[in-house]
Amino acid sequence: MNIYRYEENPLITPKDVKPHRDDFEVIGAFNAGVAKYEDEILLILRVAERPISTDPSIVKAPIYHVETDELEFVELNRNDENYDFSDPRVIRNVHKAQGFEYLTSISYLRIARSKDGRNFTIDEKPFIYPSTRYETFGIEDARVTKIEGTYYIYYSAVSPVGVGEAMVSTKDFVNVEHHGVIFAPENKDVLIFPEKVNGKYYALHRPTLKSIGDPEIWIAESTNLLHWGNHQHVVNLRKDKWDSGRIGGGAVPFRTEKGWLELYHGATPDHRYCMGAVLFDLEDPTKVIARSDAPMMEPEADYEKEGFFGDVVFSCGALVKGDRVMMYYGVADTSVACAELSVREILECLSWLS
Ligand code: MAN
Repeated sequence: MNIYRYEENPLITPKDVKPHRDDFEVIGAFNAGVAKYEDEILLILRVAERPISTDPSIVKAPIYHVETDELEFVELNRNDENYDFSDPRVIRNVHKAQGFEYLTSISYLRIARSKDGRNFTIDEKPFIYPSTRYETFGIEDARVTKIEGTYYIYYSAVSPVGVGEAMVSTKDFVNVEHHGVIFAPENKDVLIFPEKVNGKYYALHRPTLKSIGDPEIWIAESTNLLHWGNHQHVVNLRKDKWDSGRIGGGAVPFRTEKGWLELYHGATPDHRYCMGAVLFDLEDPTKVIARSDAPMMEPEADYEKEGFFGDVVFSCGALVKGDRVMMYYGVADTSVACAELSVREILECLSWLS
């Protein structure tokens, strides 16, 4: 498959983004949702920031405080044996069997704008900032689906009670309506289809299971985009393959003549994230009809292999123009890049399920 990575990659890096306060540093500008608004391409960036620490033995975990509408910091000592700091993204409590206690940064959403899809100007101020008790550890990995003039923006809402999916909507990227949590924890990687099929909205989602089962892709339906039901399990992990550890939806699914094409991410148990494709039936999106055996795209460029959390390509949105897919993707949990692929070539490399 021909993958054309833009010469300008990475298009946006943390140093292009001004921290939203003077005592913070930006460590990531990545995993962006994509929208076309008027004559511009908007990236809804996940910006991750952390308090600048002057003492290398102290880690400051930022937490949004709902009552005061301010950030507070929990200070932890790297030598504290109760905590495990080995994963740069999270701080684990060694006495807990699973999960994390704190994040090392707080994420919010900020808009980057472009006329040509390659050169972006980043807004001065955050666009969506944590504001509820379900967002106290931050908001991450936005996706955008435009339906009849309204942009639905949904993202991971992270707090001590779990990671769920919250949604807002806007018509102009200025006035925003909040709709609350649409998928309860633990759930991530929600992707709402851009049109109704047989009178219903569909959304892919990815529950993360704790007792039995794996992090795999499900589909749900709705009549109002807020209440989702009739959940069905649709895409599974594949043992010993590139998508054996975890999978989740990536870009918003788009219509092709052969089916709804979804560019999804798959990772190995040791967290190497690649992109692949899965095709859903046009008339019945609960039916998977084809899937890529090999990854469509793997971390190969230096900016994909090295960074805050290396070996990650992770798309949250793409633009499609005829046969061309402009896939925006986060690299190494650090920056944003773009690659162009051909719809025809993606479809040709899929294995059809009988
Ligand atoms: C995982 C990663 C991180 C993210 C946390 C919380 O550890 O996806 O990037 O911050 O989950 O969502």
